[in-house]
Amino acid sequence: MFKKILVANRGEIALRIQRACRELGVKAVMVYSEADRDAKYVKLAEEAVCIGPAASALSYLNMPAIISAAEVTDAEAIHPGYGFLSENADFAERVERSGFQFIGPTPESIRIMGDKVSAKQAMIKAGVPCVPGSEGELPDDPVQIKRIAKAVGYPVIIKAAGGGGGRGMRVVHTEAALINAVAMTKNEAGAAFGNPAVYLEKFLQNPRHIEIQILADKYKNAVYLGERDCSMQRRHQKIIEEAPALGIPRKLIERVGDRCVAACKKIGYRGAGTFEFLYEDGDFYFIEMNTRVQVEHPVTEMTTGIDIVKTQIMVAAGEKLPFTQRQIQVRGHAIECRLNAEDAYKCIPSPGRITMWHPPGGPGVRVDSHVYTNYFVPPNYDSMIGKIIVHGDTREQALARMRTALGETVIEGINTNVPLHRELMVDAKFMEGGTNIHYLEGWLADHVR
Ligand code: MV4
Repeated sequence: MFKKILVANRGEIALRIQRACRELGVKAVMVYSEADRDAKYVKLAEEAVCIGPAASALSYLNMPAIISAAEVTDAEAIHPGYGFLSENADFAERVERSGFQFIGPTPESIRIMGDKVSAKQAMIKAGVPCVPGSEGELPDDPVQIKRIAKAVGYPVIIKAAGGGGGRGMRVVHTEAALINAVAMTKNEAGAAFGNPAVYLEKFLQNPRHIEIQILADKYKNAVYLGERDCSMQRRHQKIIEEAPALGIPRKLIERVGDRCVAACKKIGYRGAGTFEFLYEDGDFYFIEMNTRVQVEHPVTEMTTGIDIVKTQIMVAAGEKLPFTQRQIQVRGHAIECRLNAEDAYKCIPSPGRITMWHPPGGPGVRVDSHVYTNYFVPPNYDSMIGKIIVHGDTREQALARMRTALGETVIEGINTNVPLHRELMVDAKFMEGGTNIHYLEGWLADHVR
């Protein structure tokens, strides 16, 4: 095991990684920007290094500053968390070239998954079910483009190879609009990602967003830890996640999970990863793979009892996965509500000083947050200030626990989305379960006051 690792992130995930290090007996070096000087995990740390001013580009995205911090503190490995440099293949490469272990997959794996065309090709080859569409990048010839779209059937969606997470996409309903839409998407993709390549898929109108968590070691052992339903989102920002996903046959999840595991073994994937799928009319369609730990990993930790962050560190240190697929059991139901410093309904960021922070507690309640009373939420970063995660024997019990937890939660001084969560936990359709990716946006449109 490592003696010391550097945590190249901020906020609740920096604290989460620090806690995993403590449990493993590993020293954690925290890095921070000038805006995060007073962060709890910085105060709690045995060692912390300032890597630059508030702007992310000068601190949390500053590769030389982060690698220098690892050098001066004698860290052996770097955990990138999520966001920032976590899925940057060049960073992973520079970390390894500088003699540190990157806590994540190889730069090659990150690169393959970062290009959505090569990711999809790798998945098709590995037998993971994908959305029907162009085999690879769209050609330039308009006649061929029209032929592909016609064979797939309208509506279709044009996606940038360099996009992902909702960036660089365009839905096309008719052949008349196709060629112009392809040209516009290519232009935008070239400007935004430095890669004009696009591909085409059948557009699924009302899918759910279901993802499968995997863990893999350096010896081609891999397991899946069940699925998460992340359909409750607005503008590609998830706000509620849960596990397991209601109403999906277990046999189907097992089949898809096995395909994901096979794909990991085939490409030599290591570390934690998430296969994102759209689920519609009883079928799974792969869309993207995330090569990092995700915000919503705690719902899977609660239902499986497996510490995903600790396991990431263990496998990066060269340990074998400490469990087999047969030993993994999904128990009960978990729900996560993301707490954002924003106006509850209009979702406008609301940074500033938290004058009162009273988190909930009780059986089956977990709060992952770095904030405290008198903490100043800086305006420079993502508005998420923490997460409430509950576990229960059934979905009904988890919902009841979340209602109780949200009822106890007091956050004053800034606006938060706690009132929105309180309403959603008693919403008839959400309580019924199985809502699709458009549900929350429709709900918000009906509830603006
Ligand atoms: C799609 C789709 C419908 N059909 N692909 C958006 C984010 C990116 N990961 C892929 N996305 C979508 N891809 C096909 N073929 C609809 C979306 C989509 C979406 C997906 C997951 C979660 C939220 C979403 C919101 C709007 C659109």
